[in-house]
Amino acid sequence: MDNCIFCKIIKGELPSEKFYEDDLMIVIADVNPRAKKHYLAIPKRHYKLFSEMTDEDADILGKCVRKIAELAPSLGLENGYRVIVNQGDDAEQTVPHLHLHLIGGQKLTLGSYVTDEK
Ligand code: DGP
Repeated sequence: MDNCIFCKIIKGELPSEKFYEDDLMIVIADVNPRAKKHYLAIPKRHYKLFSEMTDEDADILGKCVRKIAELAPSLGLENGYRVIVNQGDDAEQTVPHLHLHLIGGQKLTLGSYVTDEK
């Protein structure tokens, strides 16, 4: 997708702090971290919403989630982490390319989206 920031990062046209890459996804640091550890796991295929997913996208996302679980200890998320997927306007999704926020490295209060403490 030509104007998509995450597609450009995936293609190497924009810089990122990359922690993992395979043929299906990348894991990068969020540029605006909301906790001590805040990553974005980004499937390489461009789509915005769960409602747009094909069967193949669903298979890929399942594989990505399993890979995230495998990577978690090496990302400093061994004590647990929160996964957030913003979908659409009410969730304030700002980048229209599906991505999973992986947030942790500290205690996260239950009632809040994430804590502001770092
Ligand atoms: P969302 O609101 O769910 O669409 O979150 C988008 C996230 O992407 C937000 O936390 C900030 C992050 N972000 C936006 N642009 C860039 C970028 O160019 N590089 C990186 N690493 N993160 C970005």
